Amino acid sequence: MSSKQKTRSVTLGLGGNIGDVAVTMTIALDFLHSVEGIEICNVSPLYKTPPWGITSQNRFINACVEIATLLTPFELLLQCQSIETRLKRKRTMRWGPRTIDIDILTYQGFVSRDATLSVPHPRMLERAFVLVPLADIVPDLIIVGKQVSHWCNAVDQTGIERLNDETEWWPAAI
Ligand code: GSY
Repeated sequence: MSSKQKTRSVTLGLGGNIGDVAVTMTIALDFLHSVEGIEICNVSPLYKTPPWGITSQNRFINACVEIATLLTPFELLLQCQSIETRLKRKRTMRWGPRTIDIDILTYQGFVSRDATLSVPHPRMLERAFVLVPLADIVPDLIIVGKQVSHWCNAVDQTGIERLNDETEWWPAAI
């Protein structure tokens, strides 16, 4: 990506609870990294997190990633969905188990409540599994008037466990 081009800073949330999620997430980042117009800037550690929504399912692994992109929000959404599909994500049960979810959390300068893309992610400020890894990489980012670190301190973090031995889970992480 040429440094002269105008990139946007975007944060993504990754989560899954089927299969070897750390491996799946590593592949997802490799796919993202290979897309023309996407550069991976910052990657959080992995966290094991209690399931939200349907609580009678396996715990999830979650992480957040900061990217710089030349893609529009909807182009980026299509890329994320294509990667989910390649990684065997099935859209069977809402809030059910999945190999991987790649959510656009924030997209610099863009707010949308479109049915296909709602940004900032509408439920992210209630979810410790998003805010804890997000605060690792962009604590000062302002969302709805307050810093990510503020929102993170305001949520219940019970059961969130950092996987310390996996902090360099994406080999190309900076
Ligand atoms: O929205 C992401 C999918 N998801 C998750 C998740 O990523 N982590 C946790 N802990 N619970 C979840 N419930 C759903 S649905």
